[in-house]
Amino acid sequence: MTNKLNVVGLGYIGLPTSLMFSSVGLVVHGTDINKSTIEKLKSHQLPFEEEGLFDLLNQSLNNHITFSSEIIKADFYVIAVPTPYISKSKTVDPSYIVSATKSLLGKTNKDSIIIIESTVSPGTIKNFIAPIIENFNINNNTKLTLAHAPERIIPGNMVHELKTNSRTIGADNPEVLEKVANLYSKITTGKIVKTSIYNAELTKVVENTFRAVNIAFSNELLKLGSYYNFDPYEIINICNLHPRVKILNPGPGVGGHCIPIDPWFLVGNWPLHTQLIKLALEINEGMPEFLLKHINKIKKIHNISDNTKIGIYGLTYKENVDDVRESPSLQLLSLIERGLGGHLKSFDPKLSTQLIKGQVLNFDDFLKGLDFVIVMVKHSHLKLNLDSLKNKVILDAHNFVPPQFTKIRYLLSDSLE
Ligand code: SAJ
Repeated sequence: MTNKLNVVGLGYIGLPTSLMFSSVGLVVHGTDINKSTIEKLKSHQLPFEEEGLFDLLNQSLNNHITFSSEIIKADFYVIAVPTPYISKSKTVDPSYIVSATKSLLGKTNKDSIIIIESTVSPGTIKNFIAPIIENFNINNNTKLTLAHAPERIIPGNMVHELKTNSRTIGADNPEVLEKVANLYSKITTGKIVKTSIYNAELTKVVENTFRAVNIAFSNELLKLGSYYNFDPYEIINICNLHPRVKILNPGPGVGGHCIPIDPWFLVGNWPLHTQLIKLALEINEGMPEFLLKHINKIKKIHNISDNTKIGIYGLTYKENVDDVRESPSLQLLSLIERGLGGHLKSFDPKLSTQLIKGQVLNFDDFLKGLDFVIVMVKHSHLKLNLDSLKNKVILDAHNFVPPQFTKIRYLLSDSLE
């Protein structure tokens, strides 16, 4: 008999996951409290852009995937709702997964399996979710069980990674572990690794922490380059030719919903023994401020005192996505606005609606009247429009724009003394 699966939360992770399960022939229902998301999906529209997702949506609709704001009776539930962190305590805010779990109760089969895909800090499922399920089982004579299958897909390459990434499956009941491992083996050709819930929680956070620390290392090299007059980009390129060295790219800061946040879960859980991780996060968080110092120096060098002559290219948290969560550009703009009390002109080719003051939606309107452009995101769009930067002073936060396409190009590694 075909298993029925209900995915709860149709955001950046839940939507591709539900479509992937449907595309391999499972009976899938997607649930989201956002009614406009549901309406869009039913009429073959995506709530966000992602390579390959549109084809997958059409294929799934042909395979009779259904969407609504309701929970249905299913064998498996996949919870993919946000898990923000409480900025004061740096600990996970479990309220969304708790309420998603509660929303299932009374609507499941007697022995449904609830799989949490959302990233959580180690111990969250035991402390916040398991007691809800255990209580319900006792009072309702049910046998609901829990598993954790932390999502691992990278925005920009989600569909491919869903099909090929290795998956970590955590469950504390051997039978459940087998069933969930078997379920995920239907969508990925990658290795399925079976472990406990706690270990699955830990691995996910450790993976993103590794990336955050590596980026912080490259950001520190960038700063060293600017203080001590060497080219960090060349140094990193050469070092990366070593077979066991892979330094990531320095940049204007670290955004998105994962890399700047998840490592805090480890610091929040174990503050006394996470000095390296904390420092790495602080280095990354300090990059917009480091960038601002460069902006001010360049303004002085070129005698640019009128802020209407300055523009920010790129508002999303990274290239070729339409997601602005924790975006370094927004952090930079808020620093600038605090200092100036005004709004800089900005543009992002991936955004079709105005999200902030000063943002324009047309590239030519953006360029009009600007002397100084700060390139915050290396969108492919800019690669195709390099000629338009010819008469501008550029601060390139990624070493992305070739200098011959600019009036003069500055990098974050320039000392500017
Ligand atoms: N960044 C750098 N330098 C780099 C790479 C990235 O500064 O060399 C910056 C980006 O510009 C961006 C931020 O880091 O602002 C995060 O981007 P990302 O591409 O590193 O990661 P995400 O947040 O899009 O996705 C990550 C992935 N995690 C890992 O690669 C370990 C993805 O696989 C996870 O599923 C995702 O987090 C998540 O949801 O946890």
